[in-house]
Amino acid sequence: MAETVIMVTGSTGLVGHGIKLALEEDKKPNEKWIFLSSKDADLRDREATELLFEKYKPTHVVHLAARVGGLFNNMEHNCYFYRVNCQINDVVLDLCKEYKVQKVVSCLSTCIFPDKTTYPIDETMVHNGPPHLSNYGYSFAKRMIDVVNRVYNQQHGCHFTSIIPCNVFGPHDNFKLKEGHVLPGLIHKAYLAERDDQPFVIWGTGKPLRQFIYSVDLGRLIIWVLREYPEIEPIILAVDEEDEISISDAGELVVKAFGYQGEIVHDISKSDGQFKKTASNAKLRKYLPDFKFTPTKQAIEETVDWFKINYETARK
Ligand code: NAP
Ligand code: GFB
Repeated sequence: MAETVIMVTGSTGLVGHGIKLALEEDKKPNEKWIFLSSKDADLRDREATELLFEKYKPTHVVHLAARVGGLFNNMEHNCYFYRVNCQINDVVLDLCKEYKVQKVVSCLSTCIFPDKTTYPIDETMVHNGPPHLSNYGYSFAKRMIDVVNRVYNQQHGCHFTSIIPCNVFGPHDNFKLKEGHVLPGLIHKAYLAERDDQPFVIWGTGKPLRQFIYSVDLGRLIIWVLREYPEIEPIILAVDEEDEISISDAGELVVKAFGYQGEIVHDISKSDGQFKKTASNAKLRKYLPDFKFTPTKQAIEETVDWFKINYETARK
């Protein structure tokens, strides 16, 4: 059987590690996986990136590489997030066409959907109105991936598709307090609160609602999308709607995982961002009705354990 060469861009981050972990239980003999980081090439540099396509001649690409950040990072750097992600995506996707890559899976995000919308959100709604102002730049850069997928398919017959994950968390996340997402931020703050006997601070009111998917679960689903999902249309990869929790619930689960007994405060001077972005995984459930997500409580406990063990080397 011909060898499948799968190149994963941006593989040294949170989602890339989720794929690596998922692969440990699901390797296929005819698949060769190439995991890239920015050390292999800055994917905004077409010449340097083309050398990687020349070297590896991938038959499939999982395109994760992106400038990614939480609410506060996006609010401060909307232009940067727009430009860098557009540059990366244009280089990678056009080279996938040039090198006749058989299938490409890229990443959107549930935060890019219209801010004014009906719920639950589904895959048909990506372009139905402006995204939340907090991450305007990132959202439009990501929406353009869906446009690029369609025009490359229409004009060149490329099989480019995309996934739309909800909020992801897990080991190897970005735990930097100003840059990262909420769960790694809360885990880092709980660690410091316990170590330095200081209050545990949740930013905002804690009322916003989020769906959180564990990185290894997302890794399992990305491998399935790469191997089996036949459509060009994006597919939402989110936990069930009833597993949506509030930011305060998430804080409680983090505190319990640490066994922290100290004071919990809300800093309401900080923005809440989007109140909710509840996404339906009905399309995924049609394909994989029996997929089991790791319970959020267990996933947070495992991530807290990982963070404690790897505190010295974690991105923080
Ligand atoms: P991450 O941990 O920040 O990893 C991002 C990866 O992209 C890193 O490996 C980074 O390499 C690489 N990268 C960034 N800029 C690059 C450049 N110019 N050239 C080459 N590589 C570059 O992010 P993540 O959370 O794993 O996100 C992976 C994908 O999932 C992204 O497309 C993101 O939009 C999507 N997603 C994430 C979430 C979430 O909640 N985290 C939710 C929905 C969708 P270095 O580390 O070497 O810089
Ligand atoms: O994950 P997050 O930063 O981004 O979550 P979004 C922001 C929500 O968590 C706000 C509250 O309601 C914050 O007030 N929060 C509480 C915290 N404590 C913290 C903390 O320590 N750190 C952070 N970051 N928030 C992002 C998009 O939206 O979703 C990105 O901006 C990305 O583009 C990501 O797509 C998946 O979930 O609001």
